[in-house]
Amino acid sequence: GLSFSLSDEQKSMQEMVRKFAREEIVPVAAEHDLTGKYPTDIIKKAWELGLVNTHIGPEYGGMGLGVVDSAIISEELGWGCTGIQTAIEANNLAEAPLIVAANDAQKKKYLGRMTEAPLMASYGVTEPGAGSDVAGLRTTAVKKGNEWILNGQKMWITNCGHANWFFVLARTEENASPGKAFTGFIVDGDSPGIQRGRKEINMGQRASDTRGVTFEDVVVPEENVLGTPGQGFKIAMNAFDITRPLVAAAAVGLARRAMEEATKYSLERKTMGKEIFKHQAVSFMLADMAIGIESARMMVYRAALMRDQGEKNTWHASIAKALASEVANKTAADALQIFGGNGFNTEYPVEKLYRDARIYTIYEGTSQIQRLVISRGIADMAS
Ligand code: CO8
Ligand code: FAD
Repeated sequence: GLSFSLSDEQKSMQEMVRKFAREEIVPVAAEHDLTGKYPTDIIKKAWELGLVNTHIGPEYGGMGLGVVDSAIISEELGWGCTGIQTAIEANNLAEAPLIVAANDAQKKKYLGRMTEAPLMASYGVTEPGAGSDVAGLRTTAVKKGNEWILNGQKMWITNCGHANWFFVLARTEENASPGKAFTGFIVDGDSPGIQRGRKEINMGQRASDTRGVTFEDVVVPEENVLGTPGQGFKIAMNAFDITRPLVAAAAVGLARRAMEEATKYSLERKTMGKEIFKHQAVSFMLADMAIGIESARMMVYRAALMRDQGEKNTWHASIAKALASEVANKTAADALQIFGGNGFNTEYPVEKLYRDARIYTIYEGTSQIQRLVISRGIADMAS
């Protein structure tokens, strides 16, 4: 039945990740933001604690956690720093197509190695000319004998500079409908013909590594095709059913951090003879933050639990992603307002939260694309 409490195991895991975020991430987050240095040491520590690659099953050396468990971890890591959290989460995203479609040999080889060493992987779908419109992507794979020849360009690929392997979505049928025109491939990072671009200098989440990558006559063996040829679009979409709730969870973590920082500040800063918290215009901003955070977290858990229970959660995942992204942006903006001039300054934590929040309405499907999915669902329910 319906329950709003976490199990004892979930509570102790939450406590452990919260401590990790507080002690290991928060002290170095500003430095990684300033320099853009990739957080290799923190990822290694997180990996040792089992906080990376959370849903790889025990048969491949992992913990086999569900989406709810992973969401609890994502929120806490996101509370610490969503730049560092995104680097960690991008592994889950790269692995999700394999979780849903890989055969046993592929899982052993590519998921197994992620549990043996702190490796990174990337999910390569977006291209310079096609982000929201996945069906418009131009990278091709052509079959020659027992191999596929991959050509094209991907853009905005998280972890790209560090990826041991890539999930790549490529067009394999020129004139078929999206559901049949694309194939998903696992591509080894050291394959000849792969050229990785420079690290992009982004507005926020600057610890995360985002690059373009070019594939020129890259040879991919038949054994690295995911599922059957033509199924790729659905595999790539199905992966989002797992990861959109997790991205939303990290946005909730960011919002919670912003609310906590703003609350602390508002209880100390005084104007007109009292703490600014005691001006209702300020405390109501904090109340609105709590309304947003609690609602978004409920939606995250709902979408995550549906997936764990084997129900189709695409619609709920889009609602969670859209809601949490917008709550994160509003909360970070209001937290900055509560800090006044100090909010605009890099000595205080909220300007980073504000910049970091901005990506949430863009990656893993923009807020417009979530509304496309949600509105189509409404139409389906009405018909
Ligand atoms: N599961 C299974 N099948 C699906 C799903 C799904 N969830 N969704 C659609 N399909 C199927 C459809 O049923 C259809 O099948 P058929 O042809 O048999 O009827 C087929 O796929 C085509 O579907 P549509 O007709 O809906 O296709 P559209 O071209 O209309 O496109 C979308 C649909 C929703 C617009 C799609 O293109 C989309 O989701 N776009 C957004 C892309 C996106 O989200 N990109 C994110 C890239 S990754 C990223 O940003 C990572 C960021 C940070 C990484 C780290 C984490 C923190
Ligand atoms: P466009 O699709 O060109 O959209 C431009 C604008 O038009 C947006 O506001 C959009 O909402 C709107 N729009 C487009 N189509 C419609 C429509 N049909 N209806 C209404 N509005 C519409 N991708 C990966 O594959 N892997 C990654 O690891 C990855 N990581 C990323 C990390 C970062 C930091 C960034 C910035 C991006 C990342 N992406 C990744 C890509 C990301 O998913 C895309 O940027 C995103 O999906 C939007 O695509 P686009 O940039 O091409 O914008």
